Amino acid sequence: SVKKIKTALISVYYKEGLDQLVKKLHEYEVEIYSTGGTFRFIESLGVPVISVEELTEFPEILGGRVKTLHPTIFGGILRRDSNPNDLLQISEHGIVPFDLVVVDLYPFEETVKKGGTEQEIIEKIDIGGISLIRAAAKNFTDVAIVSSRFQYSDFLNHYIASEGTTDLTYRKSLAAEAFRITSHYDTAIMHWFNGWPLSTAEKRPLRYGENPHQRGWFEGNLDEIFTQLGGKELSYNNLLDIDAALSYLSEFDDTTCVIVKHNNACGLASRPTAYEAWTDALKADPVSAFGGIISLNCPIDTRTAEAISGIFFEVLLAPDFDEEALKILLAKKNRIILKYKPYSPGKILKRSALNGYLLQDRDHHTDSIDDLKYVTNRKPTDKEIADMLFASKISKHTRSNTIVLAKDGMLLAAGTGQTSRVDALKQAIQKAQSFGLNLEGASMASDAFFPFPDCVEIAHKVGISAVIQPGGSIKDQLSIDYCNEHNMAMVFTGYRHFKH
Ligand code: 93A
Repeated sequence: SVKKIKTALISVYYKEGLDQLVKKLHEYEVEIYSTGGTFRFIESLGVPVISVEELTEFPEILGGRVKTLHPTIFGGILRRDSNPNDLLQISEHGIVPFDLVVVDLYPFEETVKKGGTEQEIIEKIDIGGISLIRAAAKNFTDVAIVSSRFQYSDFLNHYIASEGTTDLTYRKSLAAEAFRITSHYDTAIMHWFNGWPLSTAEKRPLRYGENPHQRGWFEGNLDEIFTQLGGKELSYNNLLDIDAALSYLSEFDDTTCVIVKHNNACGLASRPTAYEAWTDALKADPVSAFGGIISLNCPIDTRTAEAISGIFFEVLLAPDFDEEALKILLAKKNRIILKYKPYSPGKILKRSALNGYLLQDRDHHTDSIDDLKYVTNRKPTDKEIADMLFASKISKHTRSNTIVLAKDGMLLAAGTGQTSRVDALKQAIQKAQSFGLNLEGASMASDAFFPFPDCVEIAHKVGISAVIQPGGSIKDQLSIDYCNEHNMAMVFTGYRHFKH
């Protein structure tokens, strides 16, 4: 059943993002009720608001420990609109029925992680807020529950699209999310009391899977990896691309920017500054960068933020943001901004296959100068060696079959996920040329050996001068001979880097 929202009870710890929600509710003439700090925040926006104390005729007591724990509040949430007795009772007691409850809980986990004292941590065990969420979720038939500040944008999308109403299906999905949040919250408290680590892998429902008609979940703990500073809810595909972006960056110590599209890097550059890294990463393929996932391994300054803001992107990940840079980036509401922490990715990779799973070690080998076997008459120059190792790091994280072309610490182009290596190379060359990039003196990395000399032949014709590959084909000598005849340098690493 579709219900118009006429009243809302709002009690949130962090006030960020609340202004948008409150203004929209006000536009739809919703009567707003609120607790102390939230009340003052809403009042400061110039939006009419009534305090819960006025409603309950009872003050907030015990230093805030009891704010909303009152029958007037819980009667207003738990009444059933279809039950005549409930309606009679609430009118007898002058109880206002709430159609929407918005809560953002005390930051318990954050306080533990920040190393708060026992007393600080205990004070961050939310009692009233949790009860508001559980009560509203139980009564999803009549009440919509927004149970964290990260749901504002999703809620607003629904709310605006349905012109100030909510339907039962949506309210039930909000309730499901609410109980996920409360159970996660209580599990964290239980862990703390037992002296266990807080990181409990949680199964988090995603809006959908790879496509809208597929359901999707994430199992793990994203809080360990990043904090979301703004933007819409992360999707299944966003998480895959974030994984790819962080994997690429894990290879580089220098200031580096990677742009990921469909799990592959479409741009990557290592440069002295964030701005240059971004600018040169974009050069490899400004078309694919549209709607991509951008990640840097250094703080984002204002200049870089302004430049990045010039294009449409899905997600931006960085270890830190200057204050002004963050303001610029948060100006567009849909774009997801993540501040990430150092984390160690799982050592075992798992994926489904047939009626079970395949498990394997992560590819932990990064090709280094010590791995190189010089197989051609001409030894590569130092610059070529640097470019080859750079290209090989990229190829390791790119879908097979892949060929990566790089020069001067910059990805020029990659052929990705092709059924033949020759196709991968042709794709890379065609891409680089279409964006006006010069392949003269570029280096080429291949994730696996060349079964025939065709790739080095094609590479030579466009000016590629150095080749890094694992070696190991029975026809290696044909590729080596071709390189020798054309003054190309080639090295073998002995390590294949398939990625399927
Ligand atoms: O200490 S509480 O558990 N007691 C309560 O009765 C109560 N009601 C809401 N904390 C309570 N809340 C929490 O207060 C909410 O979950 C929210 O995090 C916070 C909002 O407080 P204020 O509006 O005063 O900033």
